[in-house]
Amino acid sequence: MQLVIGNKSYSSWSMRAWVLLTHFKVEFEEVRIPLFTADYQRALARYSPSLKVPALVDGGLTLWDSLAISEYISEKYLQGTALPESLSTRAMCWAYCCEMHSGFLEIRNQLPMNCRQRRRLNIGAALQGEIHRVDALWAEAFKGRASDEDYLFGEFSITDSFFVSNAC
Ligand SMILES: N[C@@H](CCC(=O)N[C@@H](CS)C(=O)NCC(=O)O)C(=O)O
Repeated sequence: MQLVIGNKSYSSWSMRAWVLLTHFKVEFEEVRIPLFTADYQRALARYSPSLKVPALVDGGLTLWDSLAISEYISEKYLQGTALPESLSTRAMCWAYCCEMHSGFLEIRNQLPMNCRQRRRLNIGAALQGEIHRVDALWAEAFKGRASDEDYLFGEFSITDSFFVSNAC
């Protein structure tokens, strides 16, 4: 199985799938394609029909979206254990992941993942609002538990791999 990713310092979308596979020690071959170079789209086209990372190639199956990849890994390789067993907790995880997947546009645009960069920021109201929203989600998940105790919903789940990095 091949996981096609961008640069680990910049591509949080890639890291969702990478963190999940790595956490659960599922064997995979990492194919790294540095993004935004002269011919990265040509290199990506071999693996990803959307020309985005991550992409997963497993035998004859190609998947090109981090949420689909994460669900697939959970079902195919982890007997569904990458999400909590309780339906209501699992449903919360879906809500968290979907909010991260489709939202936080200010964070995505203004605070793109870049593990190598340090910079001063002017945080406007819209960005601040989204930062508060992340805080609120984490506070809700940790309600009644010590915040450094463990993962968002107890055991490590897809939700953690989605929130460990966000933005670009
Ligand atoms: N919905 C996709 C989004 C993936 C995505 O936007 N990936 C960025 C990572 S930086 C990418 O490949 N960008 C390259 C480009 O836009 O050319 C997913 O969840 O996998």
